[in-house]
Amino acid sequence: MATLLPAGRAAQCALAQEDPEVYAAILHEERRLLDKVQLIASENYVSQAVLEATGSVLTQKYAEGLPGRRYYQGCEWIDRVERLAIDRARRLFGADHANVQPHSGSQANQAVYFAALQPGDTAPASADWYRRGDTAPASADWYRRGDTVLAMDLAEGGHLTHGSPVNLSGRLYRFVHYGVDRATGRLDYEAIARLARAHRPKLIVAGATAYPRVIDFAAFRRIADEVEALLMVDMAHIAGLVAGGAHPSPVPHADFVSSSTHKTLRGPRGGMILCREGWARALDRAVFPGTQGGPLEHVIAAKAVAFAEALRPDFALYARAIVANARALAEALLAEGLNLVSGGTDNHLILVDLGPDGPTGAAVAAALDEAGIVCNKNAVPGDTRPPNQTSGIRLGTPAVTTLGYGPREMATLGRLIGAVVRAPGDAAVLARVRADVRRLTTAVGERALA
Ligand code: DSN
Repeated sequence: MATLLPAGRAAQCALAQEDPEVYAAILHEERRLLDKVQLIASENYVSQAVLEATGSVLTQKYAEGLPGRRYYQGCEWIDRVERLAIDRARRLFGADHANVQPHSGSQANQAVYFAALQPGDTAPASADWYRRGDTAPASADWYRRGDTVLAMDLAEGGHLTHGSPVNLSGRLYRFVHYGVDRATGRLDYEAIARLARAHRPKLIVAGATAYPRVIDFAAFRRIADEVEALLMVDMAHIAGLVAGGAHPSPVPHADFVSSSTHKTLRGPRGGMILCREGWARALDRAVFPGTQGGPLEHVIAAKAVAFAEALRPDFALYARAIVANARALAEALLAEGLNLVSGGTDNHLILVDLGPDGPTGAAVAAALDEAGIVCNKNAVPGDTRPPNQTSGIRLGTPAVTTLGYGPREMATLGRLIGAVVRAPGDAAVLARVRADVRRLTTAVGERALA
């Protein structure tokens, strides 16, 4: 695993000398990352090269604009770096155009909306009719609805920026939401097509943060074409699988593809957008000056490094190993008697449904953390519990696959997770699991060093 600081050499480390409190917190975080098993589906361990680019002098430079067209002098090396990132992103995903400046996946989504949609007036979030998605009452005659967008509901596996009423996206545009089929836990493309016919959206959003199955982007394209809508795919979760050929690519089907760069793609925390040539200018303007100021060029340098890593042949092996590990973990969890949304997984993540009468996702995630297994509580489709409790947990394999875990370790983890889910309040069980996790992390650490 990459480390920022020369552990044990604090005397030579400027940060340790100048700010021992921050230094100590970072050292503790490094230890936590190695001591516990990281199963958060949206996290990963970056390479030393990505970490060094992120921590470079490029953090100091203002560079509003695009390569060759900046508002500041002194950008010749910044231009070189950003061009490398753009070219590599285009090559990696076979895209016409790439903008690598979004600070995050959320910023990337807002920029696509800003490029493609007409916003409405923002109603106060307290307005009941607004939160219900109703038409404005006659008394609100000042109110003009924004363009209609069809996207996956956050509670069904979508994302906050896919039109949640508490997010800017849901305040500016009129979102209509689809979910998954209750019986199968999978997307029902015919039901999505019916919603599209009824609401005639200007934009359809495909993509999810908690959907364990392959998404059929060609089906989304057919629906979009039928109702003459644009198609945006938010591939943040699966970008690394797409890059490595372990999930079908959305690029041939979508007008816009937004993404973060840090999840399965294993780059720095950040975002990017790919689009068709015809949208290039509008999209670039929607990022800057539309929704952002100066780009974070140190992060863009790290994106360039990560894209180069993903272009290497061994990244395809990594992507396939992520999926193989997720499948092995799903099998082990099923053998423990756990209920998985959709019955398993095709990608990097698993959604465990603890049931309306079972322990909450919050309780199980906290117990697992105590036992040395880190994941997040997550709503399951149709969840009746509030988002800070939930009836599910989400598990993912990108980070452990980076460390070299394989199906054997997944079988062990499945057994340990099963034990904690059955008794999240039992201190003796948690202590036993913690001891087993220590054995596992030590064995993997020793293998990595051998
Ligand atoms: N917060 C991210 C996730 O965990 O899926 C999505 O942005």
